[in-house]
Amino acid sequence: MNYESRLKQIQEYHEALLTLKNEPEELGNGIFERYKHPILTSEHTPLEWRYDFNKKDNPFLMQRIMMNAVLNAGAIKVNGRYLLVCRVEGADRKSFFAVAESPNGIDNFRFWSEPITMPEAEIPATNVYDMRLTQHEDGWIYGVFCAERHDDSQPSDLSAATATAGIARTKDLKTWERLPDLVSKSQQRNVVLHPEFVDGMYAFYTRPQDGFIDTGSGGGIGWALVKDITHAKVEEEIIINPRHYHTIMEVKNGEGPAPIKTPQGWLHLAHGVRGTASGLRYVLYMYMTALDDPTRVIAQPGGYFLAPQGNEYIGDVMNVCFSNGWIKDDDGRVLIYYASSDTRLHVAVSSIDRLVDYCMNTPADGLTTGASVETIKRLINKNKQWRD
Ligand code: M1P
Repeated sequence: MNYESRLKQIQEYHEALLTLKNEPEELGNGIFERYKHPILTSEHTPLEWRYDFNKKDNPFLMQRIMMNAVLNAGAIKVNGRYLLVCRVEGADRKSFFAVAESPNGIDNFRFWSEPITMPEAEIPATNVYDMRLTQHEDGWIYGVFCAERHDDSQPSDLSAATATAGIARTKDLKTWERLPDLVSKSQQRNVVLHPEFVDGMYAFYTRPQDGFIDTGSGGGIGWALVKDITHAKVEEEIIINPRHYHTIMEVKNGEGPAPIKTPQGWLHLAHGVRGTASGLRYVLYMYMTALDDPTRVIAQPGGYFLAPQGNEYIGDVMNVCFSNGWIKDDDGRVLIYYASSDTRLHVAVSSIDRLVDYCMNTPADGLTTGASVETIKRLINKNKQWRD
């Protein structure tokens, strides 16, 4: 194929992908509707990021820079625009942040022309990923993300790494002011800024962990108050959402996006991880906390909210659903952005009313088989009056 016809085909394929109309699944589970097509993949990234379009320099029209995945996006609606700060991963395994914008939050996402240039902290990171966006009541939009560096205390282990929470803030998602990383005794990943001051302080959801991968004694999702966001330090940390034996979060859990405030309480989306014979399984779950005390859990449905399905099982890291972004829309809809198997990004749609109902009225995990059977029997008995 000659250069010109290859170019035409590449451009037409890309445009068709970007303008593909998305549609909800037909029946769903009543809690949310998944949309049929992934909203962003590596193939959605701009052609200018991947091809050198100078015919003389690139006569075969090959990709000069390959993209591997688009995943784990922070999400925000600003001035009517649905914006995702995506984790884009190149073929070189480096993740970077890039904004994709859609007119409706469901399809037609297009990346802005250039990735975000994130200023470095004092010690530059090797890799950054999984930004949580928080529109804080102080007027800034904060991005809190994982900053990963080699663990130089183990020079002979090339895989030894440290995870720290990087913090940056912006007004427009274009220009970012980098603040010092969160100082904490333990490693931290999945750190999220609460949108409101609590007792006049900034509040972080944390995820203390013993090592880069293992949470070990880390207990669950933590909470820490910080006086000065420009020198954020975890002085005291409590666990507000612990892990339990033989649950979907036995091995790890982590806060997803910043929680959404509702009249009934704060809605939280999180991920839970358990071990299986084929590796770790990542699923999403929900819980709610009290408005007057965001550390007090008032409802937590048992089991998972969303787990991999169909093609979602397959990808770079199999059997993973992960979310760090959602948007509460003006009409009460909630757009939930989740990645499958660390490869592509999807959307599922629900509403505040449905999510609150789900949290308040789904039975909690009784933590044993006996308790689960009793819960099912209670529902069967309740249904008898409608059958007889
Ligand atoms: O590979 C699955 C996920 O693993 C990590 O999450 P956690 O810290 O909870 O184990 C993150 O690297 C995340 O990006 C990734 O999707």
